[in-house]
Amino acid sequence: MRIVFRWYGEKNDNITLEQIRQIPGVEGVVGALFDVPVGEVWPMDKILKLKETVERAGLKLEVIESVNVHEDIKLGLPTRDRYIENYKETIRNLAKAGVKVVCYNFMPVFDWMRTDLAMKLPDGSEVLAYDHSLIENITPEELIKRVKEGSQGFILPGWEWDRLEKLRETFELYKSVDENKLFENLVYFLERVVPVCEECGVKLAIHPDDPPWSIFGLPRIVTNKENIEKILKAVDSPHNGLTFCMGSLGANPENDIPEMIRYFGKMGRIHFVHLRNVKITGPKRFHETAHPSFCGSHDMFEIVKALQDVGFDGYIRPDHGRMIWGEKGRPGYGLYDRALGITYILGLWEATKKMKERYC
Ligand SMILES: [Mn+2]
Repeated sequence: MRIVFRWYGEKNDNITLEQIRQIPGVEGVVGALFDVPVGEVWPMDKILKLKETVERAGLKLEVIESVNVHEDIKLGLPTRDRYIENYKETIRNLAKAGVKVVCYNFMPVFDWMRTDLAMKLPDGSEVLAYDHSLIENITPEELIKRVKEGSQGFILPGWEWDRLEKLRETFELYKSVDENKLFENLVYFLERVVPVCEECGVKLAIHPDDPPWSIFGLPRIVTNKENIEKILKAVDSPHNGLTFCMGSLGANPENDIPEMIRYFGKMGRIHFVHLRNVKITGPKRFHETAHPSFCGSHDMFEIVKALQDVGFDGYIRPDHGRMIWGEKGRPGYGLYDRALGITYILGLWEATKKMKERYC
């Protein structure tokens, strides 16, 4: 297990690399170029500049999150081939800079979705929350407005406002894309990109849909064991792997998280793990919490134990944290609670490792 920490870049994050470096166990950051439009090639000079900045602080840049997939690829439009060529070029450039894992998602229109970016918990901390019944009664435009107002002025990952302005148009195009079609479009993309990943030693790692169900009638296909397996088998290469975001998958109580980790871990297809706890408070209703088991609905010990048992040696990062101690920053991506999450993960890792060594 190698611990990494998501970072948005100088002047784009309230957290510095020097602060990240002081969190015990952290080897590197999960970075991205945020000023390259979706679908364009990530230029080598910008990638190298980011790498240099990160390495100067004593950290590594081996995981990228995310290289976003252009909507035309998800929609299967004729223009997709140009964007797929660009994607391949970006992968080659990242490989040249020493990147090992590229996380991406295949969610139509929206990236992750929440209905409240600053829900107050009884202890005064603030968390991201989701309530499906609220989504059923508002338009996508109203939801975007709400997210924008709660974003503290930060551009949220996957929520580039100019892209979302063309919302009506995009929704219209998705009328002819059901789950089967979206799956076919994903396979079309993977069949072309995975061979390049094999060539240059990059592991592609799809992020599950967050939350793992359809929103606003849009298809979603990375939601459970069955359809993840279908994706991994469709292009059966270790370079076609998974970002196991347990918080995303764990919002649906029907997903057995430790079992899924054992299953996909044994297949050698988990390249990157996101760990966070969620508290499920009703059907399609949840809020995020601090990482420890007693704070949410998941047994984090069993989850880390499953990773330990399959000999997980990939990258892992704490996922969204609470906003605590008066910190102002990008919702979900504050310093303090994610740092607490890391020390908790380290504790569980050490305990499960010693148990395995002593008793197995
Ligand atoms: Mn995640």
